Amino acid sequence: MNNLQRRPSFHGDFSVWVLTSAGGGGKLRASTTTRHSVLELVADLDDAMSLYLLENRMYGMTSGAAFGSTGYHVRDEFLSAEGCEALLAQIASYREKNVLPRIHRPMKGRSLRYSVIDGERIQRDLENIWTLYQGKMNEFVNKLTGISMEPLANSRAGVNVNIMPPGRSEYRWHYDRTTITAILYLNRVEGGETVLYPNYRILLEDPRRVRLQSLLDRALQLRVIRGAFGKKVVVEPRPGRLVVMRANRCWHSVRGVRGSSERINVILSYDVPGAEYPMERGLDTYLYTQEKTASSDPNYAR
Ligand SMILES: O=C(O)CCC(=O)C(=O)O
Ligand SMILES: [Fe+2]
Repeated sequence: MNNLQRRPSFHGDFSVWVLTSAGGGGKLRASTTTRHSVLELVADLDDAMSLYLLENRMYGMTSGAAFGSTGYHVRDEFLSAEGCEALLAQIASYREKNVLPRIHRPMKGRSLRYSVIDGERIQRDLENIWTLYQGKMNEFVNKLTGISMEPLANSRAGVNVNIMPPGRSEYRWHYDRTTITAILYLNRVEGGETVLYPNYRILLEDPRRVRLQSLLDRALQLRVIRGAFGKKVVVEPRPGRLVVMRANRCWHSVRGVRGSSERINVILSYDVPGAEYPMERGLDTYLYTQEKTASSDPNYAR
């Protein structure tokens, strides 16, 4: 028997109705209907930004300069618990009707092993996430960086839902193709920490110089070098927590997920207008399909 439950409202006028299955261990079954958009559950951005600006002014920095020099920013409660639950329910409902690719790209060290809802699917069927990508998150990123960023023209890569079941899933070490990536965690899990080395790259201006770029990256990634020059940051997933990073300069990965719950988060990428990525096609096949790729590491292909 299903029963309709009213969830408590966080912001006065918001209400979300969740259909729960009484016999199903309380697992969310059907999608939520919102009288007001999930986006209204995004914590008040102006308050968050004024505080951030105030803190930085004390050190004589603008928001953009402060973010640029740390290379990342963590913000708790970017999305309220109710907002997270609503998005999780919409994702669960999408998964009841659609099969997701299971990606396994073995690597030395940490491999890439996850499931994903790519941005084309999100644009078609997950309206709240798409709107967040195009709107509030873009605004937040622009204020934080002090730069006018845009969602990617390549919507498939622009916004993703990453799903990592406990057990063997993990996300390999890499740099993203884009200037900025925002990671929004939706649930609490055991393990599954994002590990990053902020601003840890000598990034060549010409993105076609992949051989030299790969050489420089591998040199910095040597254990002795990163021990001496890198700073390791570990971020635990928490519902509503947001990490924004300079993604093509932060070397990052995700540790294995333990326990019994899946790790689910939303990855939203932005860049300056007209940004191009020579490795784009091979990398999209690698990240979003189960097909073989021409290169074993398309991050360094042209
Ligand atoms: O899930 C995370 O914490 C990071 C995932 C990631 O790096 C990516 O999707 O590019
Ligand atoms: Fe990434």
